[in-house]
Amino acid sequence: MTHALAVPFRNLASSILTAIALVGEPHPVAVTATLSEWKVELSERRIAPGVVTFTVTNAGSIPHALEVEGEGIEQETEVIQPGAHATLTLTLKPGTYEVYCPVGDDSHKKLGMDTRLKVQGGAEHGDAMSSGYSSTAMHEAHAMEATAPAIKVTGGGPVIQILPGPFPFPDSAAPILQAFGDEREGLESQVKNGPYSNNVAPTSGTFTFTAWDKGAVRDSVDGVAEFATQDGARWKLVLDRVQTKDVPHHPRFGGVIFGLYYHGVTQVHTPLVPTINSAVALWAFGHLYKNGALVTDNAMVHVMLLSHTRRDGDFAIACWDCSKNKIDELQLQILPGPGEPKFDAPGGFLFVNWEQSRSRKLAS
Ligand SMILES: [Cu+2]
Repeated sequence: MTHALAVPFRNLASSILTAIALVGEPHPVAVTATLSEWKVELSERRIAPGVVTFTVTNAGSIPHALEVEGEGIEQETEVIQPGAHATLTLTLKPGTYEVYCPVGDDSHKKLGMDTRLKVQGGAEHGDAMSSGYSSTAMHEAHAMEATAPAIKVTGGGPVIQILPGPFPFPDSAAPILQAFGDEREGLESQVKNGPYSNNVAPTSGTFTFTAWDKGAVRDSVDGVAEFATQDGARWKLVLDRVQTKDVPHHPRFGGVIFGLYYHGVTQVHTPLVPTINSAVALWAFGHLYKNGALVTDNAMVHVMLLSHTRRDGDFAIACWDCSKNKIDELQLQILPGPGEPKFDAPGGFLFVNWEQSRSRKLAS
């Protein structure tokens, strides 16, 4: 009788011992990663060393992927379509790892899809961290690592005003536009008559600015453009402050971004601009004057110093993929502020290029 009772009791005792042993030993860690425009959110910010499985969900509206880099490791998932999942299992030793989206020659990373994971003994679990606007300290740390947080750009060469007209590569842009959801309709109207056209007029003017890239906050701009338009009007723009409000396909992360590969095929910003690399891209508000009179204090300004898109002579757009060209084209686009009337200019906007411009990185 006593024997029959003792056997199950012994089994129970040994399974309790097994359970205790498991708690004390390293065990596979599970980390959930959520990708979206433009952040990487991890379920854990610190984990124990050993085997870790990342379960990655693309909760965004364009394709993304996840890469883990550090301590000699550089591993990534395949590209994950919107709504799809992937897993990545790695053995991580103690250290700090960068976890980011590698899509688009690091453009997604520069737009904020970048966070860190600490691997160490005595991990704290359930300590979620987002790479979005909430982790500005990390992005500021990144900016500090960069060789130079400021750039000074001076417009030069032929100055042209770009007038409304058809986009020269509608067939290349069409499949990219499909992915733009709600924004698609507004953009499609620009295919036939938009700001990125071959319809240009020679003009004259000057534009010099300085831009500071300090992360998700504290970016800054300073500069003045003065130019004439085709109708003889004299315009002056004084840059005031950065714009930081993102919309899914039009991130403005911090307002100033250095070294961004975007437009065209990238699904980052409108494809009604060729695929380009930019030394600096910025979104800002400015004070706009026409013939000395204030037009608005809220002009919406987009500036980029980009890889050359237009050929000499007639200044037609010469390439759909212009990303490998020399970065010397300075583009200034000015739109009315939210709710304000269109400008008294063709198409209601101002768009001026300085075709042979130069830039200099500043130490501070
Ligand atoms: Cu991405």
